[in-house]
This record gives sequence, C-alpha cells and structure tokens, in this order.
Amino acid sequence: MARKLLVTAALPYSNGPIHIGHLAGAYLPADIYVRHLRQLGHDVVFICGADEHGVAITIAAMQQGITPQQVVDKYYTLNRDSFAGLGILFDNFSRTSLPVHHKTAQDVFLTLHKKKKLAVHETTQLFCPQDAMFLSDRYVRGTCPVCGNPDAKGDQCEKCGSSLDPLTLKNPLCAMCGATPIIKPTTHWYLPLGEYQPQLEAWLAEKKDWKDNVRNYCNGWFKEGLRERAITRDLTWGVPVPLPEAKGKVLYVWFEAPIGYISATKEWAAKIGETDRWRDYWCNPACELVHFIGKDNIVFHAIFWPAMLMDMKGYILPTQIPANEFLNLEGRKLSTSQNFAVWLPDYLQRFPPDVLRYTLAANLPETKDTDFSWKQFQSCNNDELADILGNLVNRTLTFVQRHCAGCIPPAGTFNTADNAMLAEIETAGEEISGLLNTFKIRAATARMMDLARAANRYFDASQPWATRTSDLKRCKTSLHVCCQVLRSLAVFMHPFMPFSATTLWQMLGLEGHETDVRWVKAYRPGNIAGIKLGPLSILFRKFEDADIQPEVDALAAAIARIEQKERAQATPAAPPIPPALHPSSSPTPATPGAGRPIGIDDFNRVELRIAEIVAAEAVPKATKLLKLTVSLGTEQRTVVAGIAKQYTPEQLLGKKVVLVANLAPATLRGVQSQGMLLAANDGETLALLTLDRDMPTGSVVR
Ligand code: B3M
Ligand code: ZN
Repeated sequence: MARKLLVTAALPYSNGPIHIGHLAGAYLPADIYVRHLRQLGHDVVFICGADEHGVAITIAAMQQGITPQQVVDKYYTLNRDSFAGLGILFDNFSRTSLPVHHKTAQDVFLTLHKKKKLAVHETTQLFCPQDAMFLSDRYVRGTCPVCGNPDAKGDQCEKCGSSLDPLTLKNPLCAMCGATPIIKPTTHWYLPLGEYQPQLEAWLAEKKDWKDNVRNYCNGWFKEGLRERAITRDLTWGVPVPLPEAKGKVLYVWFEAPIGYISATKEWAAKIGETDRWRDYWCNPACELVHFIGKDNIVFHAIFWPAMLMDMKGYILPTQIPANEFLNLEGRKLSTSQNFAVWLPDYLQRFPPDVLRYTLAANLPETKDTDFSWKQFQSCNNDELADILGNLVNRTLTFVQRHCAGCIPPAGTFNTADNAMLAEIETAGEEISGLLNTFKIRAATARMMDLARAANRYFDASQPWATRTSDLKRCKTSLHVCCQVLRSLAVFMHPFMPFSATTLWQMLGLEGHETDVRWVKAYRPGNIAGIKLGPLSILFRKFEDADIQPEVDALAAAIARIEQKERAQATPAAPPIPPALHPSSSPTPATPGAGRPIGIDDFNRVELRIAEIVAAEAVPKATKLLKLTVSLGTEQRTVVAGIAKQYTPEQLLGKKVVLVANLAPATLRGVQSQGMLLAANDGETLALLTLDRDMPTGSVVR
C-alpha cells in the first residue's frame, strides 16, 4: 500500500560550507532513504533549507566584517548548489529569512500566546558592555558547569552534551570581544516544557522502533525534569516577536527553525502551483513525518518541537527521528572554526560525487561515532568500487562487446548456478530494502556490494572465456545472467550512487532511466536479450596516492595548526605579545633586540599565516588607516592597517601578505580588526612582507 511521507533533513546553518560531517549526520542518509522510498512507489516530499538566523550567523558576519544578510546569501547559494552537486535532491531547499517563514513562525508564536501557553518573565541576562548588546547562547563562551569544559557555548556544551543557560557558565566571556559581561534585566517569553512532559513521555513511549540513542537521550531529559525554555532573544537578526511590547526581540532560533520545515513545504506547494498541498502532509494523520538530524539536535526535534506541535492543533508529530552520531576526520573532531574539515564544494572540484556518497554510506555513524580518512576513501574507491563493482561491469560488458557483437546475448537453459545467481538478486533486493526502511543504511550499502561480489564469483565459476569456444550457448547464458545482475544492480545502486547507476543503465543500452523500474521489478529478470549496449566507459577510475596526497597534506597542515593552538592554550600565560605586534599600533620601528629574549614556545604562540588581500578601502576620517578584507582560504577576516601613506587600496588587491592570525580582535575607529599584517619599517617608510613565490592562502608561516 502506497505510503505518504514528509522527510526532512536538519536545516544547515548558513554560516559556512557544507562538510562531510553534515553529510554523514543527516543529508546523505536522508537522500538515500528518500530515493529508495520513491523506487517503492511511495509519495514522498523531501524538505530542507538554510537556517539563516541565530548567533552562528551574526558571529560569522562579525568575523567576516559583512552583514548577516550577506553571510546567508553567500552560503545559501553555495550550499544549495553543493547539495545538488552531490545528488542530494530536495524537493525544496528553502531559507528561513524568507517572508513565508517569518509569517509561519510568528503565527505559531501567536497561537501559543493566544492559548496562554507561554510564560512571561522579567529576568536577568548577560550583557556585553563593549558590544552594548545582550549575550545569548553562542555569544557567550565559558566553563561548563557540568563537566568543566573551558570552551562551552552559552546554550550547549559539546563535550558533555548538556543544554546550558548562559548564566550558569563559569568565567563567562563575550564570544566576540572577550570582555567579561555584566548582568542586566530583560523580559522574555518561555515555553513551559515541564507542562508537556507527561504527554511527551507517553508519546515517546510508543516509539518502540526509534533508535536507542534518541530514546535514551530523551529519557535522560525526562529524568532530569523538563524546564521551561526561553523562546525569545534580545537580538536584531531573526524573526521579530509579533507583539508590540516585544520590540527589539526575536524568536529564539531553535523555536523558529523547526517551523522552517513547514514554511519550506508551503513554499514548495506554492512553487508547484498547488498552494494548499502542504496541508496534505503536515495536517494529514496518514502522513509519516521523518526528521533526519545529527545527535546534537535530538532535544530540539524530539522534545521541544513535538511540544510545540502538540499545541498546534491539527499538525502531525514526528513518526521517526533517526539521529546519527558524529563523523570524525582522521581521528579528530571536525571543526568549522579551525578549518578542519573536508568541505563539499572543494571535494566536488576534485573527485566524483558517488565515491564520497559510497564511502560515507558504507561508514555512517548510525550507532556510534565513526571516522573518515583519505586512505579509507582511496581504499573504498579502489578496492571496492573499482575492483569489485567496476570490475564486474567492465569484464561483463567488454566481453559482450567483443564476443556477442555488442548485444546482450539470449539465455539458453538455466543451470543450478544460473538459478542460484538469479535467486540471489531477489534475496539481495529484499534485504537491501528491508535495511533501508529501518535506517540501517550502512548495512544496506554493504549488502549491495555483496551482490556484486557474488556476481564476480559467478562470472569466475562460469568461465565464459573458456565456454566461448567450448560451449557457446553456455557462454551466452552466463553472460545473459551477468547482464541481468547488472540491470538489477543499477536499480539497487541508485539510492547510494545515482550518477553511476544511470551510467550503468545507459551502458546496458536500457530504455529510459533506472528509476523507471520499480524496485521489486528488479528482483526478477528483465526482457533484455538482444539489446545493443550503449557506449562503454570505466565506471570507477582508481585513485593513485598522488591523487589524494594534497588532501592528506592539507589536513596535516590543519592538524599542525590545531596542535600548535592546543599547545599554546596548554602553556601558562606567557608575557603579553610585544606592543609592536598589537593590531592597535601601526607598524612602528621596533629597535632590533628591543624586547628581552623570548623562548621558542613564546614565539610559537604567534600564529602567522599567508593571507590574500581581497578588498581594501580607506577608513573614514583616518588618514593613516586602511580597512582590508583578507582571505585565509575558507574564511575571511577584516584587518585595519596603518599603511594608507605607503599603499593605495588598488595596489594592495591580490597581494599575499603575512598575517598575525591569533591576536585578540581590537576595534579601531569603529572597525573591528582581527589580526595584523607584518611589515618592515625604518621609521621613514614601510614595506609589507610578501612571498618570493606563490603559496596557498592559509599556509602556516614559521
Ligand atoms: N541549524 C543545525 C545545527 O545545529 C541546525 C538545525 C536546525 S533544524 C530545524 O548545526
Ligand atoms: Zn563583546
């Protein structure tokens, strides 16, 4: 019986490119699941979009010296296109800065407000005197009160997973300027989660088929007792709270972001010209709602969001939340801020999409954290995709090309081995489908590859190279069976590797597209005898060590930077960095040897990196200063430099210079400077340090 499902993937923050951790956490499993459901003939709408509010965005804007709108515009396009490049095919990839989302989120708030479900409290909050703004969530850094992690975020400690109230952090600091915040009164609206606890517990208790990690996480929260959660913030960037008395306040990003799933579905319905079609999913008890997320989003999707939906009469609640654990990289945690990741846009410029899809699918962190390495990527490609699947395709089709005039030969009488091979297709198809439908995508990937292994064993045992001369009919029958396996494999591969599945389908010379054949129709042989093969190609080219070495080197450089930072943080506070290096001073003549001798560890605390000047402009009313935008590779910084007397902005564009990258930011004439350029200076004139040959931006200087 055809099912109706609304499947979502967590809305990625629009503060940076997508990386492999995002893909393994939510987006790839969701796409594989949806593709398979469609092959079963079910009615599925696949929804996602950019999460464009929250402090993750405003902090990125501050760091890059641009507006939040410019940040989200940049990353919306980049992420939408890189998802498409990897074959992650949403029905709609929306964005929460759109009016349809603001309206939908405000309506939900007003529904709860009118039902008197919300509590209003005068409260106190951390306030940064330097930035003259309240500090919520990620605007605060400090020591986690639960586990002592010195780098906990205001709302969440990533080390122990605790959800925190910024006021509970020890030694809180403003995440932007490092100042110690003060406490000021303010008013906020709260969702009284505690009142929903009985309903939530009863609802979750029915979810027998949910993954243990999700249920255990929620039961841990129930045991602690759900507390009311503020759903408004003193911020300017976000969805304004729709009450006259709440001027200058916005909805908390985690209150409004899940509503983005609804607004994105509304936008999808409007785009297909059926404006009310979204109700056919969100307000239809027969529709299943499946949220793909990473484990750090469980509390918001399995407790906070269902509580809201319970009061949004007529809406369905989540049917499944198959949260994944985390993917690590070369044994370390991925880190956007430390530029330690494999970025999807970069990957797509150098490697085929299906190889990453397969490597991640075969190693998804479904029940525990797993690891990605470039060596493992090379092995997945060479030892499995090329040597097993690619080898089966290549030797079968080149044999047919050479010895059967390029047409799929007819079958004669099937013998035991033929029938066993044909039966194995059906067994594999049923098992792969069963695994995909229960979110065991990693096992489903392995089962698909096992079918190719079995077919290679069948090819070897059939020895077509011998029967070609000894028993041509036998030879043709075994090649026919191999072509039947390849036809089914093209269908079974589709969820995991859609690009290669289509190439294989076309090489077989088959009509239409592999998705024209329902999944179960691939269990049994198709009518393929006599079909002329299409143009043949190598499905998976092997990667030499030299192909992946640049990737390995780039990660090694990032690890060296991180370890150098960790060493610096571990060493006791060294004497302040000599004044000549502080960004507030334009390069002034430091007489050689002026400072007392420093140890190598002191020097190593100074992080020097190659930066490219990508924009330059005068600082109003400051004749000596220029405001520069410098690129470090995947991040940009604003730097104020006292070089306006020696350089015009035009002269500086494209210059690669040396940046002191770990100086505390300083505000100069209202512009926040995040670092300093090195220059030689004799008191008369000044020359920027540059390279005598080209080096990648972000390279470490030692
Ligand atoms: N933007 C993803 C994150 O926490 C968050 C998901 C929202 S889904 C409604 O990185
Ligand atoms: Zn501040």
